[in-house]
Amino acid sequence: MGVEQTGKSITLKHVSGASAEIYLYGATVTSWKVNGREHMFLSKKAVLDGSAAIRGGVPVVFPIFGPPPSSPPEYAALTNHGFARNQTWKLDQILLDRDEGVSVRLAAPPPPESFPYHYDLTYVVTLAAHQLSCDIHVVNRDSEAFRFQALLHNYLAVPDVSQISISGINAGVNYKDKVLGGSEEETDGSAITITGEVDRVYAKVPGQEVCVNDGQGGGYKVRFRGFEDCVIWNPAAETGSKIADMEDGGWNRYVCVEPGFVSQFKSLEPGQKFLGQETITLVESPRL
Ligand code: TA6
Repeated sequence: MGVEQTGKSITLKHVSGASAEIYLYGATVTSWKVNGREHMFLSKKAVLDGSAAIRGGVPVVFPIFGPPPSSPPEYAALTNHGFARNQTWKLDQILLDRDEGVSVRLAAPPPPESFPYHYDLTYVVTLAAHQLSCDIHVVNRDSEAFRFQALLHNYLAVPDVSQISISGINAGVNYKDKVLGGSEEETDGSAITITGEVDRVYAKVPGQEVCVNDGQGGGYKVRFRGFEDCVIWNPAAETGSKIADMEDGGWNRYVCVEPGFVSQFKSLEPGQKFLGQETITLVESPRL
């Protein structure tokens, strides 16, 4: 049990034997192990020296999701998915170190000078026997409204992505299909399978719970609060092989299920707080 810190990362160890590793760079959870098995996909080509966002685990997307909007200029100058995943965070406090869970809070540094807003951005990661919870807290410290998007870009490890099915997004949910050039679509309620590239932004998902069945009797339940939307992404071979830091065939070994506030911008009034939470529960395969 406990919390261990090196110069680069924090490791949470739970009494059950479960563990999680968080890189200070991007506050990226890079590993989540239960019974010795890894449940976060981390590309073997991921850059871990702080010179690029980490390819895998749980990158924190903030203050924009995807490419920047065309205005205002301070947002238009941002890079894909914003800067939080490229900042070096610090361990702020150990919140819990007990049988119920091990929990730490990380704090982000101030934004780059070109982004003239004042806010507090903190991130709480909690590990229990079969659960990993990640909570983003944003407080507006300015005298005017602050607009942002936020998302947890979970790369969930699966044995074979072609065997999985994703449920929980019911009929009638609107989504933007980025593979179809951003066309607006509506779900018919059937389970999502990955038979090619999938890149969809599901808006305002009722129930806020998405389940991944790994096709072998195991998988994940991803519950979220505060976050309203959920992105499902897998690049498949053609797009995946063009991603420089993606290991060969890596796209077969994960699916991204990403709760976020991304179909619109969240606006916080001065002093107002936002809390976006997710809990990933592991469903262990009986075949193991
Ligand atoms: O969340 C899905 C997505 O926005 C995809 O469009 C894809 O580009 C992916 O994120 C990875 O983005 P990255 O900037 O990490 O290469």
